[in-house]
Amino acid sequence: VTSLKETLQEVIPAKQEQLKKLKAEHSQSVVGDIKVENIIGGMRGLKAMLWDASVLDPNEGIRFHGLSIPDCQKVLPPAPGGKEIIAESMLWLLLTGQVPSEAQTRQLSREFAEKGDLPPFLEKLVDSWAWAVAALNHESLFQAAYEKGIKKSEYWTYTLDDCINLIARLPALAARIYRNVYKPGTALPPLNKDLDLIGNYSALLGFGDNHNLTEYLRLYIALHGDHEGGNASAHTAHLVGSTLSDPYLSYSAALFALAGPLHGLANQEVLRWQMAMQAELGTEVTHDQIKEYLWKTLKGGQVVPGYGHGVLRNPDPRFIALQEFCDARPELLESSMIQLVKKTYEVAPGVLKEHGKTKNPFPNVDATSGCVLHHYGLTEFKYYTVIFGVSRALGALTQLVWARALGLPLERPKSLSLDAIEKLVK
Ligand code: FCX
Repeated sequence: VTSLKETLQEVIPAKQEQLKKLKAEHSQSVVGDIKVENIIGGMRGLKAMLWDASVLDPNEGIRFHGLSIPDCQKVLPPAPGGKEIIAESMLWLLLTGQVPSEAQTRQLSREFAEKGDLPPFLEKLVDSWAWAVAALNHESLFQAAYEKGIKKSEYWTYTLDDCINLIARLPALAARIYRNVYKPGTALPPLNKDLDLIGNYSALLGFGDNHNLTEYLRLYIALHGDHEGGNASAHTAHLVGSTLSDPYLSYSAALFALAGPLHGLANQEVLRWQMAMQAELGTEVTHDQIKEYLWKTLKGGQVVPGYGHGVLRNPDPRFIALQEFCDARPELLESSMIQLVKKTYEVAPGVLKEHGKTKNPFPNVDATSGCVLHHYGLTEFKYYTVIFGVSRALGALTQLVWARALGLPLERPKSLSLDAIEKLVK
């Protein structure tokens, strides 16, 4: 029996070819206008996503790789002894574009059953930042009010209450996770009513006496607060929030997006990468050695972490602000790691330009942020994305309040299959 994976291996090259051809021949073809109604209307109807497995016709309803629901009911194998379509055969169709045989469906059922036991690490979920934020939804005022029945014009006030409660609790929550993971058995000190949010956060982490780190955290968290709406974490919060999901659930979803190495994880990746560079090259490093190291990274098929951006085409002003923070502090200027970051900045744009792929060869904020945290004693770099997560709540939750205040609709851009795009541009 050909397995699901083997079947996918067979079908992927043709799709890749189809996409490549479309890109080569029609990248500049116009397939529609963007109107103000799309922007304020949750992207309704806007053809702005590639989504190959299913197409929704307003009149006909859904088709999965061209098959209607009655078609699927005819051809997709049911469970043994059953008649209805089952998840396995539907997944097979969605993933491969093909109707599975009965044997293939059974094989997939077996695979699910074999892999379905919960792993022991799941117990560690209590240490999961995003889950902890989601769990706070237990106390959502918006959700409770919605269940009771409130007017749409009142949504925003409950949302705001939730957002404020969430932001207020993020430091304790994030610090709890830090202590559970890195300082087990230590209790959180009480919140100091006279301290700012991040001053308290620093104290809760156990760095209350470390004024340099506290100041840096203040700047870092303020700078990372918002970066318009399209970045993955903000957009995720907005998308989930557009279903009227409460702020806790919406923001927990954003934290999962933030955890990706192309997004929030990049600052810890930078530190890891710069440390590996330092381990290999030592502390007295020349520009040429860094260049060579950059090429090694690129030739290894990896991205240079901390460089490039989805939108920016110049050095990130947040990077510049953090560099200025470093330049004003002798202890940072003397740090070999901070010096290495600076030297890397002096050569990396040139190398990336020569490499010729990235549209933005300049550093983003992550190029330096983690290295400063490390210097000031917050050395557990797997934790850095959590700090980013404390920060991004500011912008994502602001938008959520406004989305409610403005009565913004469910976000629902129009997706298209590869075949449909080809038809549009022919
Ligand atoms: N090093 C090597 N190659 C890079 C690169 C880098 N730093 N940045 C982009 N490229 C490559 C891309 O991988 C892509 O290659 P492909 O054509 O083979 O797929 C090509 O250049 C074009 O990408 P581009 O359009 O410039 O960039 P994208 O909008 O697709 O992606 C990110 C933007 C930020 C994801 C990309 O530049 C990257 O991977 N950078 C490194 C990771 C990073 O620093 N992320 C943090 C970004 C940010 F600050 C944040 O959101 O937190």
